[in-house]
Amino acid sequence: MQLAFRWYGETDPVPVRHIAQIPGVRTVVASLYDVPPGVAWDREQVLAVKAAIEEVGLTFDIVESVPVHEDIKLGRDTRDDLFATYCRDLTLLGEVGVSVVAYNFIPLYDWLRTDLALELPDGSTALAYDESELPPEIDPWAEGWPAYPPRVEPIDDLRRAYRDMDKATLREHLVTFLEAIVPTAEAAGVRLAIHPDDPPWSVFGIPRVATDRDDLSFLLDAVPSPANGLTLCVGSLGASPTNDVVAMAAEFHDRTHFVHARNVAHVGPRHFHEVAHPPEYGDVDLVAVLGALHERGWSGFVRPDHGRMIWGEQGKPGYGLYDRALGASFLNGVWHGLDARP
Ligand code: DNO
Repeated sequence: MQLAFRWYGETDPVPVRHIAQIPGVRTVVASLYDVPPGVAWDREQVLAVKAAIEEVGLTFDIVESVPVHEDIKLGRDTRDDLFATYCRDLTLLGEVGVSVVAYNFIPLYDWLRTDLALELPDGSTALAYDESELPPEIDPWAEGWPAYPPRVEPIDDLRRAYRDMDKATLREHLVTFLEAIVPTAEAAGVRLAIHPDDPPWSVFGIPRVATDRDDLSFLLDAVPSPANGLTLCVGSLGASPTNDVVAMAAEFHDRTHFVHARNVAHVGPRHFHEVAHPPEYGDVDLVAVLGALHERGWSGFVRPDHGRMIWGEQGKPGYGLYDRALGASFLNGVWHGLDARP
């Protein structure tokens, strides 16, 4: 396992030099967060991110994400140009030494929550989702949700365009996208790592194609190259009680290039909240997930995913320093323990 930590760049309230102080963390996950989907990345900007990371003694191996333009998910005519741009980005990232690129294929939304600061009994706050509290429609940009790349077109047009799309069609669009970009990823030495849908079910009647074991198996088999791989986000997948994330780690270990490690507590149907990383706080057993990977000789990247807000920290929801750093130390300790097993 190689321990990674996400950084939102110079505007992140968490300075990269603080990340360098977390034991065991070697590499930083970053992106060009302000570049709209479909716009080619600029080499100088990428090199500036790399330089900032290397200056504190860390490496820049993972980009999360190169966002996928909605036209690609919609299968519109413009997609060929967008594939070409995506391929240029992958080539550039390979040239500067990035080896894993995460992305998602969620129509319209990235991760979705109904509460960004649910107070837990110990006074910490966490991200939560309760579908009974979800309005019939939301505009993630208007709401100021933290996870979204810049808006590309009016939300109503996008909603209308997705309204009649079924899952099979969205899957076809994903496969077409992969077929167009995987050869370039291979040549660039970059491994793609699709992030599962969060939450892992269809929301607002819009299809989703990375929700469970069968979805992941389908997309991996459709383009059977090691460059077509997974971000095993155990918290996203684990939000559904029917997803066995330990079994997925065992089954997909050789296509898992990146693990997002966090824990969630199931409250009821389509209702969960996030908790501290150790298994006793929730329903995702990170020890068992890491065990399944370790046992198979896995050596990919892991980052602590969302943390709670603790010790009065103010910051980007899910991405404060303190609880993620505790998560990193937990992961590090678990891995050392696994290494020490006879
Ligand atoms: C949430 C993250 C996601 C992830 C994207 C990948 O905190 O795990 O926003 O970065 O879905 O494209």
